[in-house]
Amino acid sequence: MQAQPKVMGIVNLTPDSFSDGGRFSDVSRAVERCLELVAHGADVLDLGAESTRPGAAPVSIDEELRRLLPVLRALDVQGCPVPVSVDTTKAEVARRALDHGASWVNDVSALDDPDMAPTCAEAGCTVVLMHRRGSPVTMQADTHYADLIGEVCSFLKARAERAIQAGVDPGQLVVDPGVGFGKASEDNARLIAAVPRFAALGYPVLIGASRKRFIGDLTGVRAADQRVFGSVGAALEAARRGAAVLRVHDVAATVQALRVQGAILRAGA
Ligand code: HH2
Repeated sequence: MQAQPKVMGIVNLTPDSFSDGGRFSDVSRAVERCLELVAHGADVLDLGAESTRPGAAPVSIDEELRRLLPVLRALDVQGCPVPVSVDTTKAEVARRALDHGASWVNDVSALDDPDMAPTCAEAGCTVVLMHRRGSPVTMQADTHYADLIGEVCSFLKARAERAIQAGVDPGQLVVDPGVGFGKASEDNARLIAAVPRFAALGYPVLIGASRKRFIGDLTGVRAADQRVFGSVGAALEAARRGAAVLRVHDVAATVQALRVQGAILRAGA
C-alpha cells in the first residue's frame, strides 16, 4: 500500500495571489502563517513571492528577493522544523533562497531559466518540475491539446532529462501536471484522474488543485477561499491515485481528511 502523501502548505508573500493575495505580505504575519501550517501538519512549506495566476504581472528579481529573504531569515532563526520550498522560475532567486535555508525549488516553468538546472544541481535540492503552457499572461489563450495526458507526460519527461543532464539527482525530482496552468476547466479533472500515468514516468507526482477555478466551475463557488471542501475532494482523489505531494492552502482540513482516508484504506487492505 502506498504511503500517505506529503502535504505542502502554501504561503504566498504576494499582494496579488488569486486566493490569499495580500494576507501574508508582512514578514511577521508570513512567519506566523508558516508556523501555523506546520502545526496543522504541513510536511513542507511552499513560499511564493510572485503570483502565477492567469494575467499576473511579472515581478523583478529584486522585488521577489525583497519579499522572500526576510521570511526565510526569520524562519531560520525560529528553526523551522520542515523543509522550505521556494516557488520561483528565476535561478537567481532560487540560488539566494537556497543559501537562506530553502531546500526545495518549485519551478512552475520547469527550468525555462537556463541557469536553474545547474543551480539546483549544485545545491542538491529537491526540484519540482511543473507543466504549463506559455506564461501567466498567455497561458489561457490556447488550452486545446490533441492528446492532453500524452503531451504533459512528454514535456515532463523532457524536462526531467534536462535536469538530470545538468547534474540534478533523479531521486530529487518531483513532477507536476500543472492543474489550472493553460488547461481547459474540464481538463483539470482529467489531469488528476491521470496521476498514475504521470507516476509511471518514475518520479513522485505533485498535485496543486487547491482552491483553483475549476473547483469553482464544478461547484458554483465563486470566492476562491470558500473552495475548501472541493479542494479536499480533489486532494483525496489525487492521493488515492498515488500523488506523493499535495500542494494546498488548507492544510488542517487536508491532513484531517487524509488521516481518515488512510485509516479506511489500511482497514480494507
Ligand atoms: N499552483 C500555483 C502556484 N504554484 N506550483 C506547483 N508546483 N503546482 C501548482 O499547481 C501551483 C504552483 C497557483 O496557486 P497559488 O500559489 O495559490 O496562487 P498564485 O500563483 O496566484 O500565488
